[in-house]
Amino acid sequence: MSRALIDRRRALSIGVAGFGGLLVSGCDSVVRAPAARNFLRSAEALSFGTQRALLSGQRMAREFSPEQMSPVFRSNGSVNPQNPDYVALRDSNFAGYRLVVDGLVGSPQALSLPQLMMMPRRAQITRHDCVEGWSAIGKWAGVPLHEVLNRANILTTARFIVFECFDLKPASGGMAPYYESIDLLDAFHPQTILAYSMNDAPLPVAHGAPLRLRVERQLGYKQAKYIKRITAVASLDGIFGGRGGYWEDVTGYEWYAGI
Ligand SMILES: Nc1nc2c(c(=O)[nH]1)N[C@H]1C(S)=C(S)[C@@H](COP(=O)(O)O)O[C@H]1N2
Ligand SMILES: [Mo]
Repeated sequence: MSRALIDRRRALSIGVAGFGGLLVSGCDSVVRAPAARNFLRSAEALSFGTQRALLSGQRMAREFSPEQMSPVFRSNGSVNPQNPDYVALRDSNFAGYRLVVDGLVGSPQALSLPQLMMMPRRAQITRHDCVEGWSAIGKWAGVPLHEVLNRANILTTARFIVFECFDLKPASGGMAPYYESIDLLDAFHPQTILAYSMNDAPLPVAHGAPLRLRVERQLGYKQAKYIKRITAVASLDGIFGGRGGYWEDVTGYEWYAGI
């Protein structure tokens, strides 16, 4: 039996015996014990029931067959980031890459590409629609975002997931990273994945290597490429321009870009 349970039992039996004062100090020692801290932390993590509700009953984006894949899938926006931190990672074939998962999580993560590739994998052939008026059908494979959020013990206080990218773009007050955000409904959607593969090959630099978001019920600009960090937050206020995404901040594009 774990130390925490033993401590809880002892505290409960002392409580039953009527030693009120001792019960309080018993609780204090439970909270200080490392095992109990983990217990309390997991109790604050999104419950199984909540996660099931977020994962099920949602509309799925259409999926296509291999014959329907576009012969050419153009790249758009940043296609070859030049900032030194990205270039150094790219030149070592992303060996030193770590996906940071932080914010409102019980267990912050720094995941290497091999670690991500060992997690459950999902592949899907979907259509990408850019607001600039082009579409392409491609195959994406990666780890479902909910797997990563669960591994980090996402807390019940989280409402949005923010994706910070490596590439810098012109913004008010200088250069700022490209970034995007989605709510928990999309974050836990079965087709929302962190893709490291495109069309059965490693994700090319032009398409966001080493890791890019696929959130299939929304437009192209939500599909953050070059993901550096994932942060769970309660509000988008005060995050970069506060509108939940680079284009949302700069051009006033809609935050929810449903197709
Ligand atoms: N980091 C980052 N992600 C990004 C962009 C970008 O400039 N930087 N452009 C967005 C836009 S507008 C589109 S249409 C898609 C293009 O993805 P693709 O290059 O794989 O076609 O990436 C999106 N994600
Ligand atoms: Mo786009």
